[in-house]
Parts: sequence; C-alpha cells; structure tokens
Amino acid sequence: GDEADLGEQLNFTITGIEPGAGITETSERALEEYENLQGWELETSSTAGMMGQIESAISNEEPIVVTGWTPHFKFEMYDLKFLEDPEGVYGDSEYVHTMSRIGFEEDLPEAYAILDNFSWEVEDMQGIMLEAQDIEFEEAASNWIEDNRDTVDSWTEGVAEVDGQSIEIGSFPWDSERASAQVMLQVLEEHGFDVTLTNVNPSILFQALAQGEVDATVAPWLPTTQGAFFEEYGENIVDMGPNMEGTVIGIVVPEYMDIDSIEDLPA
Ligand code: PBE
Repeated sequence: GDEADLGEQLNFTITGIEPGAGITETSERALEEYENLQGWELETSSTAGMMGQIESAISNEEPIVVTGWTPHFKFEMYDLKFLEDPEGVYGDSEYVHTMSRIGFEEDLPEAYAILDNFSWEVEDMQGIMLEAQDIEFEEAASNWIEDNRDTVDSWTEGVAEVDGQSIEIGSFPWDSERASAQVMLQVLEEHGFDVTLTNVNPSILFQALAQGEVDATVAPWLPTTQGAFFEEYGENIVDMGPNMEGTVIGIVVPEYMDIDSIEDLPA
C-alpha cells in the first residue's frame, strides 16, 4: 500500500521491549528527534513479546517496526535490517563496559583484577548465545571456557586465588548478558569466590551499583544505549572501561519493507 496505508498498517507504532531497557529510553528520544515520528508511539512489553510480534508479522509478510540490537539471534532467524539513523540517536559502534561500586577494588582486589582483565569479542558472546538455543547458558558458558582456556588464563594470570569470599554480580536478563555473566561467574568461582548473580533492568542495575548494593557488572552498553542511566548514577560508579566492542542498537524492519531510513517512516 502507499504511505498512508503503511502508517495505518503500522498503527504509527514502534514495537519495543522492556520499559527499563536502554534501547527503550533511547527510542523515546528518537520519537522526539524525528519530525516524522511526532505522532508515533513506542509500545513496550518484553523482548519475548517483541519477538512474537516479529514472528507473526513476518509469517504474514506484514510491515513491522521494532527496536533491535546485535548481538541477538533474531538476525539469524529472520531477514531484518537496521534503518539508517541520520539524526544519530542510536549512536555508532557501542561498547559493553565493566563497572563496580566505589570501594570494590579495596575490598576485593583479586576480583577487581580479574574483572579489569576481562575482555572478549562479539564472536565469543554470539557463540555462547547460539549454543544456548539448545542447551543451558551454564553449560554453553563452561564449554566456551574449556575451549578458550588461554583467554581465560589471561584474565586470571598472576591473581591470587581466594577461599570462599562472597561477591555479588549484577547483570541483565537479555541473552547477550546471560552469556557474559555466566562466563564471569564461572571464572570467579574457579578462582574461589562464592558468587551471587542478580539479573535486573539497566535502570535498576545502575542504581544498585551507585548505592553499593551490587559489587560489579560486565553488562552495561555505552555510550548510547544506557548513557542516560549512566549520566544519572555514574558519579557513584567506577567505570572500569570496555570489555567488548561492536554492539549495535537501532530501529529494525523486515528486509521486505521498502524503506531504508528512520526518516522514511510515514508521519
Ligand atoms: N538491550 C540488550 C539492552 C542491553 C542489552 C540492547 C536490549 C538495553 O539496555 O537496551
């Protein structure tokens, strides 16, 4: 159908995910920045809800506009494309950071050293996410550790083992972070730590870190995805820098839609 149809078919709605996600906050800003999106709304529900809507739209070859990110298996499952973002709302290449509460380095120096050394590639994370389609994240992560012992040893080399010290790791419920948190949990456990893992939405994790309720995390996506949350709480958080580069967020549509830019979405 023509532009008018497309807007109606889409109900002028971007299908989003959890309300507390960074991409949700960033997409709210996109609705303000893009003239043609002034009459649009962002529907938030859950990642599973968004995936269900992609499934049904694509099986009926209907238009759909969602908030999307890589790494995520949706790009293996469906022919999807990121829309160009001329206003740069979704940023360029993103980094996943390691962060800790103030005082963590003094309290748990061995854990701080291992977390500070943590560094890996998108391919490593994607491999665990893919395997975890068929087996548990715990198993997929321990498989990865066994297959990448030299990389893991580079994180722990020269760091004294400990005897049962407790550490609380915060993370997110998305598959990308379930992969990284499981790897870090198992590496810390191998080193003698008693690890508690808590999954919460980004807006909650940053608060918990700032309030010292969580020791550390390898989950945050910066500078754009969760930049607003970090701005709000960052002065009370130790940003230990990137542990991975190359994540991407944006507006995603099926390949069969003949639009290429966010600016092409009908007002
Ligand atoms: N995500 C996946 C999260 C971070 C990881 C992009 C959905 C977000 O905060 O938006």
